[in-house]
Amino acid sequence: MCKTLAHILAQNRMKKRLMTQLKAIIFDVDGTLAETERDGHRVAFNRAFSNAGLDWYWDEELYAQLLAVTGGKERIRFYLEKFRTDNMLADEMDALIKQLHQAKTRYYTEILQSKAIPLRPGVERLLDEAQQAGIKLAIATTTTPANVDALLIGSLGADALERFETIAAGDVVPAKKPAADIFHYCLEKLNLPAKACLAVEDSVNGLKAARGAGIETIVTINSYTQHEDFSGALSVFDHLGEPNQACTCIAGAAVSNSYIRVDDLKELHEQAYR
Ligand code: XBP
Ligand code: MG
Repeated sequence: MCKTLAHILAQNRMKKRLMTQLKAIIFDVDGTLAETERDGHRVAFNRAFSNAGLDWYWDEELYAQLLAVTGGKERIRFYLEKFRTDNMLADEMDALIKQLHQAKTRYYTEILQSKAIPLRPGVERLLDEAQQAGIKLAIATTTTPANVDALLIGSLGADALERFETIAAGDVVPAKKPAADIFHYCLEKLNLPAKACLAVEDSVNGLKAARGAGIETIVTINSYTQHEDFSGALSVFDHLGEPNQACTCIAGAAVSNSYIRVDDLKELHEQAYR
């Protein structure tokens, strides 16, 4: 091969490598950063219902079905349409949903402020490691911004929000996960191509949303999502793990450490583009 051609090929390989280098990790919130659904959101919804004088109650089993719909307001509407026969005008229903959801957000943030829900294993460690490695942090979630603030500040301290390059949350986009909108929005704010990012999700709705935006994704399951179909994920783990708490790879590419480190994420991400 002539020298110039070899040089051009090497340059192209280098360019490709630079374009696909991991520059940001985009974290989902509910179920991924913390197990917030069963003892957080669900409890807050029920408190809002009972304080409004309603006899609605979402037990764990029913809530598992309702989780198919992302977003609290959307979830209440789904419950009204699918599980109840109340006769309500459209305007009345809209107003009720809005009122219940505002109360629910208040109760939910109170639960988080009481520090009842810890971050999942490995989350804080990985956030620290990523920042030390110069990798940007971002959030892409369907939950209300006040909920994200309460979780992050409550778990990581007053300056937690500044650690994230962008926090994309809630109604900032019209369509919630599994639509890819929130990830497109996040990429735009990060000013990065999908190939430079990796998403961390816990649910099939989150995985579909990230993949819909062309972002490679790893999944850490939880009790509500463990039976979902995660095809399309780079890897599926039980959690991120800690030095004294090994994680298990359930599907896809495994990592060389007993817990997931930033270098493992870089390796997984690079493998996807090889
Ligand atoms: C999970 C959700 C959220 C919460 C409810 O979001 O579906 O909607 O259950 O939050 P993700 P709101 O996994 O994307 O973080 O009531 O504030 O909508
Ligand atoms: Mg989630």
